[in-house]
Amino acid sequence: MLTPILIASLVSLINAASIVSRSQSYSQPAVLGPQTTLTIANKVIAPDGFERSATLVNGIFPGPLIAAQKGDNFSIQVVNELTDESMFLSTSVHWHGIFQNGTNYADGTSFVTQCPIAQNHSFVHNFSSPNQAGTYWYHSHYSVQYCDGLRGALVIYDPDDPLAYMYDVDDASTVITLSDWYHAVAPVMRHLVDADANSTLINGLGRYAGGPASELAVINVEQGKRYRMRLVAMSCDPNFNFTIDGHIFTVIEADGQLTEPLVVDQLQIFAGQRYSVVLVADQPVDNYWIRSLPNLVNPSFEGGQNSAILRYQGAPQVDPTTAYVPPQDILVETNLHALINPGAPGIPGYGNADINLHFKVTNDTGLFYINNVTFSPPSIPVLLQILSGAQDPFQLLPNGSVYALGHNKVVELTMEIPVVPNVPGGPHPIHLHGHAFDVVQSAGNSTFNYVNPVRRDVVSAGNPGQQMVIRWTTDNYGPWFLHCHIDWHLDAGFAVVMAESPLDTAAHLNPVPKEWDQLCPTFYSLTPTQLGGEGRLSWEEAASITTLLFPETPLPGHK
Ligand SMILES: [Cu+2]
Repeated sequence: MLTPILIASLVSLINAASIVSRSQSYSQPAVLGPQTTLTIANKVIAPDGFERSATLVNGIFPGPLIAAQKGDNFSIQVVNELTDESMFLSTSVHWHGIFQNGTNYADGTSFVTQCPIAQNHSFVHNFSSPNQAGTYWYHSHYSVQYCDGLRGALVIYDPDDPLAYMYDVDDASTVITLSDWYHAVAPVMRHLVDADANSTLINGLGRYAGGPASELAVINVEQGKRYRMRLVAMSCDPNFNFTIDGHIFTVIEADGQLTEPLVVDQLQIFAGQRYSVVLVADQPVDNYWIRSLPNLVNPSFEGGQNSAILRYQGAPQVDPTTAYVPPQDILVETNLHALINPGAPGIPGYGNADINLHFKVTNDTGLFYINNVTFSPPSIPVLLQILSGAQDPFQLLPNGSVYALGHNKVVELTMEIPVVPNVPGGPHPIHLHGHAFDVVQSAGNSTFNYVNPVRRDVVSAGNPGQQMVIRWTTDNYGPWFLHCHIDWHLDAGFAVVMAESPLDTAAHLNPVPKEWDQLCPTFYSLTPTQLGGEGRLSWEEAASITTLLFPETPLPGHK
């Protein structure tokens, strides 16, 4: 019989072994170009010292950085080699923040713009985005799969960046990813209400309460240099309050849109959001804590949780001893202003847009509703419905979740989180595919700004009693998902589809690749075992647990 001490030392040996192998694999950030292959496969990793099977891109968490130059064409093949039936075995990958103008079919959104890519199949995403530069990311858009690991950063560098004079260094070493991490697989987690993540990972490393002193991420800087740090919140749920001990920083980008420079010492970043901040390494040579505090129950920095290390060249390789100082200049969203062509589209004034939408969010027995409709994925992707001739919003499924919008209209959307009935789980970060929008009213703020609001693609709708108001122009043909970026909430129906000009979509898209047409027949030929995600349950058993992963009606072969 093993003594507790022996077990403890065995555990620490195992942990030490996994930490050594991780430090090797994480010493150089993996970087891919815009024409590349992402292989999606399962692998056991221990990013916080706890071993679990995960769903990874090219075998690492987070997935490799995709780095492009402004104007590059993307050709990204996603190869599905998933095998672990405890998690989902199909996949689709969304390029968060990329407009996909003319290529809606490459947006990667399961049941909205495509069917998922089945096990042992692949799909090539060809797209370009000549006018975009900034910080983006990619993640699974199939059920809650990205919580199991399929997430990575995507940066489009601008050789003519108008704010380039503000920084010296901007490369893979200055991308900082923030994510929540779970010790149970997502297909289990999605059935638990309001379960907290086990740890926060910064650049794929972290520690959990009661866990080993696992390796932490180190951001290396040289005294006197200025760094463009690109923060990416690739979170399934929590938002993070981000600080660096002893340092202030200047926000210059929100979600791929440059902002007027704004100096802060803390920013709250919601799931799906990105910020570029300029950090000046102007402090004494030392180690400083980077802190990313999640809005979970009793978050703490104890033992290096929710933390990473800012290390000046010449400082010893030890954990920092710096103390947390409460911030004085916290980022307020309404103080952020778009730098390029500021101003919301359309006639200023609340309700003066061409199309004025008011969405009221409610929750009943765990499901979220927008104007009394909860989103349940349709069996035929919305784009396929449109290309097949369905154009009337009353024809488009899921019934009541698809909003048909005319072309070149200014839309003003109000999202209201009422006090009664209570809507749990806020604040809710709302993301719109295919666009950036102007935030004319931020949640929790009573003023409107049509002159120079922040422009971005994820915004908080706030907590009960609050609302946010956004504007955009419908200049992008196709169905675009609008949803809460807390993945558990999306899974529970917090979504609608904005279908821009369904009548004219077919005429305005680039030719849809033949391989795209094959995705649905292949997906619907899968057996429940080949779907994975619910162990070996039958379709009916799986569907009785939740209808949300599965389309409304199983096609033949699933009975
Ligand atoms: Cu939400």
